Amino acid sequence: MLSPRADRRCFFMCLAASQLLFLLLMYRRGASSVFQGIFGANPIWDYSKTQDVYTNLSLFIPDPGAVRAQYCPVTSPILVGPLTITFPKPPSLKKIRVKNPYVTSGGFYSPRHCYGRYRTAVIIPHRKREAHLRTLLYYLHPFLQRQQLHYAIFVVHQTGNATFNRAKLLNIGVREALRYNDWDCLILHDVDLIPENDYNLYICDDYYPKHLSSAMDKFQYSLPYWAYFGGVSALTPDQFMKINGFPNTFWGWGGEDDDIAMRIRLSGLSITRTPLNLGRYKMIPHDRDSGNEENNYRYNQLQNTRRNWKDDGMNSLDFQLLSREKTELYTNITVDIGEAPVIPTRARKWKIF
Ligand code: UDH
Ligand code: MN
Repeated sequence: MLSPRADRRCFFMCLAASQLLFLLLMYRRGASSVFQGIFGANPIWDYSKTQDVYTNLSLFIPDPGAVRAQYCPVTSPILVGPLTITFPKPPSLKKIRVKNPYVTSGGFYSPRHCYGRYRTAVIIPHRKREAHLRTLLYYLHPFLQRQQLHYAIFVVHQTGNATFNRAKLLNIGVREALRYNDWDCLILHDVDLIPENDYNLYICDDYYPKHLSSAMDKFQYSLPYWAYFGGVSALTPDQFMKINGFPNTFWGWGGEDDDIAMRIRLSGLSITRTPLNLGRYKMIPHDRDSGNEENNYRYNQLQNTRRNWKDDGMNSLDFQLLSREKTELYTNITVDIGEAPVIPTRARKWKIF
């Protein structure tokens, strides 16, 4: 038998170990998922049994003479859960159009037999990823229709060969999308991420910015780190304006998502996430694009987010609009966003920015 002292020591060691384990789990998988794991708040989805994203969609296209009399139900009756996502040859635009006959010019859609409860704008930053864009449109249109949303898809296309700037394109997308409608929710969406479960609703949280792509296949379906905010996110226009939008000053790959996560906290909000068993996405495999080289300067920039976020964002957004086009499957906004400033080597070295 242990002495009372040894007994107490053992108790405290066990307590410390379990706390450490808990913190480790929170770090790896996100707090919400841990709580859900423990309390079983969500169904356990079986991703080995998937269904086609177009399943039963035609059931909800009644005769054209039918009158819309009421709001769509809060939860759409045709959701199926896990979806079959594969990446064979990218579909042609014609094939996508044929499969989505009720999408109207500019990539707009509203349910035909009921009034959509939620108005969602999907905004996609884009350059030279046409094949990815076609794959995304093929999966996303039916996905959004299954959710009975009133939606539109906006693609913000960066012209020229200057360094890519994802966050600035998203700011432009928001400004432009809001010209078309008073959207309830803005979904900021990478072109190569395909949602795997239609219960991952493309609607916003009333209170907090929401990270939808919490479990990507490229990160083994878990968060790469605790504050990760990359990929796909959902903010109401109010939330977006409250954080002054996204930074315009992150050129090239990396850092902008961490800046966004930080400005969410600095403005008094916090991040909510889709649970990991629901926020699953497949990324279309690709290499790094030329013109989107790693931004090695991002750590210096991130040291200054606290100081800069109120001056760098929607209130300092400057760009040249080249065209607005309504294509059959999306609205295309082409912009010239200028070039990355040249950073003196000395400044890089001494981190004075
Ligand atoms: N994007 C473009 N065109 C570009 C660059 C980026 O459209 O030239 C957009 C697109 O929406 C993309 C998003 O910006 O989904 C994010 O860029 P990314 O997909 O290149 O970022 P990710 O973190 O890839 O997925 C990093 C490159 C790692 C390659 C590793 C090879 N195994
Ligand atoms: Mn990618």
